[in-house]
Formats: sequence, structure tokens, C-alpha cells
Amino acid sequence: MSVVGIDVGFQNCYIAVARSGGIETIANEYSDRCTPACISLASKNRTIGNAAKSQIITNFKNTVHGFKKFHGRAFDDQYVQGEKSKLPYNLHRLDNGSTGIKVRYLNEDKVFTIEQMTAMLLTKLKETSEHALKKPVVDCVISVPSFFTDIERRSLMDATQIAGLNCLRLINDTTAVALAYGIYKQDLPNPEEKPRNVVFVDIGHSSYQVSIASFNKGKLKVLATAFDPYLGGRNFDELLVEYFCGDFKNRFKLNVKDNPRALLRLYQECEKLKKLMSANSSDLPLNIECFMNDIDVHGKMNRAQFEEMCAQLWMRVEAPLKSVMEQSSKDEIYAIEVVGGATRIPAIKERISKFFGKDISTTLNADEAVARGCALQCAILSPAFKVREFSITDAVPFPITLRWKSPTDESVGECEVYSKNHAAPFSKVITFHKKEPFDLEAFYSSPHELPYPDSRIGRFTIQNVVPQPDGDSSKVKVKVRVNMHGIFSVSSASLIEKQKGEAEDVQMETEPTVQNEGRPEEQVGDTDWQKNISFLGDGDKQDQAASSSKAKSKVKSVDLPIWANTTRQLDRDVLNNFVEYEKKMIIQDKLEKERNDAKNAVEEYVYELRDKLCSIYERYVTEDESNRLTIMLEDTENWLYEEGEDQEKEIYQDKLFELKKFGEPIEERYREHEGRPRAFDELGKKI
Ligand code: ATP
Ligand code: K
Ligand code: MG
Repeated sequence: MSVVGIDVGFQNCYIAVARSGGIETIANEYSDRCTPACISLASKNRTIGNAAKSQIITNFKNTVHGFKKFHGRAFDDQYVQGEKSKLPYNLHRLDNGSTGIKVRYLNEDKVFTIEQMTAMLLTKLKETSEHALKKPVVDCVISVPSFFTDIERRSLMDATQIAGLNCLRLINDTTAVALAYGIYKQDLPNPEEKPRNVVFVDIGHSSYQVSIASFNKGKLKVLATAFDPYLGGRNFDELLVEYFCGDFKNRFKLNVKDNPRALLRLYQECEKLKKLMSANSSDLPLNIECFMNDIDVHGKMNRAQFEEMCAQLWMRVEAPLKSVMEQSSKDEIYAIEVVGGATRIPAIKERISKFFGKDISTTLNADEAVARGCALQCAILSPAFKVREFSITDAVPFPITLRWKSPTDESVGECEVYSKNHAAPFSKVITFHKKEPFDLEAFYSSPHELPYPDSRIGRFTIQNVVPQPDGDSSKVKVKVRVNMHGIFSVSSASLIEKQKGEAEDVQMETEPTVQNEGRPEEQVGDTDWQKNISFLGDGDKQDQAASSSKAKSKVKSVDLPIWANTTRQLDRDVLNNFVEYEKKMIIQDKLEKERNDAKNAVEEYVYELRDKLCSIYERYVTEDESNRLTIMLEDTENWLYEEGEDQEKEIYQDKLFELKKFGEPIEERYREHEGRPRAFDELGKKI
């Protein structure tokens, strides 16, 4: 079983793996531990990561980046429409209304879903991990912004399936960071002592997340989360780009925004400038040669100017900090740990530090902490790995309400099943008294605080409900759950059949057996809801144990089918097609790579042989032979630039074979000759 943690960032992805020595982040084929979240589609293949990033300008219409937050979003969504105008590639409305990406791939117009795009990225990250671990990678833990709603999480989970990964947990970014922080700490308070409260801040390229967690030995509990889903490093790049567009218009009469390539270059240069300004407060140049219309542009900026320019953005730093502190009502903060690239901006650090009246701490690796936390979580979940006991209790970011109604009678009721910051993962059992099938509708209770336009989670029909033989309502137990991924579901339902002579009220209902295994304990109480509904909190495992042991003596319970209709989730058939298509693309990429390798092999051999002919092989060829071979090499080289530029793998292999027919006998003569004195030498040494 593989133990891999993946931080899928808006801009940068990181992978951490568990090896016997501990957790380490791993590098890709460019020796880079960061893999850009970038995919470039082309006529013969796709490139992903660093290679794709270098195509951003040259192949801008087909190089896709900045798509992470399109997960689960409709094409008409305000956020999507806002981004659309800024993107160099095309978005496309899919038949089901969701967002697709339209590119040219294999010489055809092709629309990919967001799930497919993320799956491509995951395929790359999977391959990188497999290369590092030298074994297949399937199991993993992947990070997700804490503010992602149900539908966004489901969409991301679909992507993991398309990529052939088994995601054991979608873990919130800041929770992963909290784990990376806590698990190695030797000095955490004992369980009975006052917990240590730590604030975690992650500001990436696209978003800003904060959480506060309390730590005791062996456990962490997220108390509250807050966010600005639309504040990240990119906002600063955008302001810089705006500024220089204006500047270049004035001084060079250039309309940068009309030229996608120039605009993309300006974005890249502004990002570099922004990073430089973090380390440097003096005037810094921004120079781009042959920017547009053969004009070289140059500008400058310093940190003070930059800070003035971004005044509105600094103002947004405080709100999430304030929110998290208010929600948790903690006044003793042990540390403020910051991660994410954008927290390197001095003004951001200052704001955070000023808010708490305390220095912030940067003991965690700002780029890798999320991935490391993911790998740690994966190691904890993996039976193959021994990890220090550590329990993680996350918090539900948005309250969830369940509403029920019968198809025939008009009775409606509702109840907030998960309050804000309720512990998660967590299961609850709700008892209904019903005579017929009924619907449960789940939705987020406070749409105004939801960074997503639709508060619906899904509709779940509890089927096959029938009255008792005596005409009474049946007791129906429904288990709802916010699972490891932070996804809500109605996980099971059962009808409790009344047994003759038994008291109607069954023990198990009033005596909730709750708990453990890191599963948070809570009893919601068996309050009577509208006289026929009782409600109780329950741990997952014990619930099953309780019902089976007690059921034997007192009740018979029948599992009821549930028909679940969650919004905009990929159909099984569609998903399977995507799985197949991803496999096809992987094969296509592999074939293309082999073809390229075969071509390169010819080219390399040409250079190598030519080089050797006039050096080490010189003594072993006749002049005539050498001349003929030189001409042959020259022909091959020309061929590679002409008809041979784009051939099948086999053609290159044949070419190489032909060349080697001439080259290898020379090589042999050379070796034989060169080998002799050496053999003698060795013999000499022995004596
Ligand atoms: P998200 O968390 O929003 O999904 P991400 O995880 O890809 O995004 P990070 O890798 O944490 O984002 O951060 C990238 C951002 O940090 C970019 O905007 C980058 O320009 C910025 N950044 C990195 N280093 C510096 C620096 N030294 N100074 C200023 N900004 C920086
Ligand atoms: K990242
Ligand atoms: Mg991030």
C-alpha cells in the first residue's frame, strides 16, 4: 500500500511520501519539488507540470491552468464568468450546465470537464510518486480548501477516480498543516491539561484560509475555520499587471490587454517582481524584451509603492482572523503558524502579526507543509505504516440542515443536523416514525456565508417504508454522516419491526452507545421532534455493534434502500468513460514519448558517431569508409529536419539500425584493440 500525500494547489502541487525514514517531499523529473498545476494539450500528446508551464505563452489557447476552483461550478456561475474573461484558453458550457474547457487536442476540438483536467494533473503527480517509490501508487490523501462545499468535494473525488487513485481522505489544507505541526511536537499538554491553541494561516495563489486548532498529546481538534476564498497571491499579480498595463499604455502606447501573449508574459514578470519585492525594498526593474510590436519595455516599482497600490487587499487580511477568533472565543494563542507562498509578502506578515499583537511563526515549510500533512494522514490511515497515535477532529465549515416531507401528506419538518464547527467526520442517527417512503433534503443552512451560489446538497429518498401490521407508523432509523472527505451523505436507513409483546420503546434509542477510535463523541439528546421524531448522536462503529447485539433479542431491523440525488455529480457511466479516456491519453502520451525517444536516439547517434569518427575511431577506419559514413550521417541529419521530422517510432528505429550496421563494426574494432593493453595491465597487476 502506498502512502502518499498530495497538495493540489491552484498554482503549485507538492507530493510527500512516507518512507521508512519518515515523511519526505519528492521531486519530479525536473528535480523540482513543485509541480505547476498546468496542462498543455497538443496535436500528439499532452504535457503536464513544468513542461506545460513552459508552453503557457507559446501554446496559450491550449495550456490550461487556474482551474481548481471551477470544480462543481456551473458555467453560468458568477465566479466562472468572472474568470472566463481573464483566461487565455476557452471555457465551454457542458450539456449539464457545468464548466468545461475547450482545447485543440490530437488535431480536434475537444471539451474536457474540470474533473478530467484535475485528473490529468493527478495522473502526473501519481506517476511522479510511482517513480520515487518505485511501485504503483493508488492510495493517497489529497488536500482541499476548507471552504469547499459538498459539490466541489464530490467533483474533486470524481477526479481522483478518473486518475485511478483511491483517495482515503480529502483533508482540509489547514488541517493538514495542523497535523504536520502537531504530530512531532513532544511538549503538547497532557490530555487532562489545558489544550494548546494554535492558529494556522495558509495564503496560496488563489485563496486565504485560517483555522484554529487545540492540541493535547496525541490529538488535535479544529475549533473553527474562516476564509477569504478570493484572496491570494494572484490578486497582487493582477494589481501589478493593471499598473504596468497603464504605464506601458502611457509611455509606449501599447494595448497590452489586446495581446494575450504579451499579457501572459507581463503576468509572469509581475509575479517575479512581486516575489523580489518581498526580499527587497529598493527600486526594482521590470524589463521585457520584444514585448509587443518589437518594442522592449521597462518599468520599475518598489515595495512602498506596491504596498500603497494594494491598500484594499491588505484590508482583507484581518476579517478571517477576526472571524476565527470570535468563533472559537479563545484568548490564549500559543502560536500563529503561517504557510502558503503569499504569506511571504512582508505586509501580509505584518498585518497578521499586528492583529494578534504577537510575532508569527514560520517553523513549518511554507510550501510543503500541506503535502506533508496529507502524507502523515495517509500514513495514519494505512495499516502498513506504524505512526504515533494521533487523532484528528476536523470542523464542519458550514451548518447543514435536513428537511423532510412525505409525498402524500403535507407534513414537513427540518432540523439543523450539523451546526457550524461541529466535529467531523461524524455520524448521527435520526429516528422517524413513518408509514410510507419519504424524502430528506439536505442543504447548507446559511447560504449567505457560503462561498458557493447553491445551498442544496442533495435529496435522499428513503424507500420501501411501510406501516406496521397493526397500521401504526414504523420506526425508521436514518444514519446521516459527514464523512472523512467532509462530504455529507445519508449513509443508511433501516425499518425497525415491532415484535409481539415487546415494549414499543427500544433501549437502544434512549441509550446511545457512543464512540471512540478518534471519532468525536457527542450526544445530541433524544429530544422529541414534532412528537414523532427522536434524535440522537452516535459513533459509527458502536452503533452497528449495538444494533446487532440488541436487535437479536428485541427487534428485527430491515435495511431500506436509499435513492440519492446529489447535485451535479458525474454519472457512473460518464465517469467510467472518463476513466477509460484518461487511460487512453496515458497510453497516447507514452507512445508519443517513445516515438520522441526513438527520434532522439537517432539524432544522438548521429552526433556521437560523427564525433568519434574524427577522434577515437580515426585509427580504425579507412578514409573511404569514413567519407561514406560522414555522408550518411549528414543525410540522416538532414532527413531528421525534413521528412524525418515527424515519423513513426519504427521508422526511427530502422534508421538507427541502419546506422549501427556501419557504426558497430568500427566500435568493435576499436574496443578489441583498446581492450588488449588493458587486459595485459590487469594481468600485470595480479602478478
Ligand atoms: P492555493 O492554496 O490558493 O490553491 P497554491 O497552493 O498553489 O494556491 P502556494 O504555492 O501556496 O499557492 O503560493 C503561491 C503564491 O505565492 C503565488 O501567488 C506566488 O507568487 C506567491 N509567492 C511565492 N513566493 C513568494 C514571495 N517570496 N513573495 C511573494 N509572493 C510569493
Ligand atoms: K501548494
Ligand atoms: Mg495551497
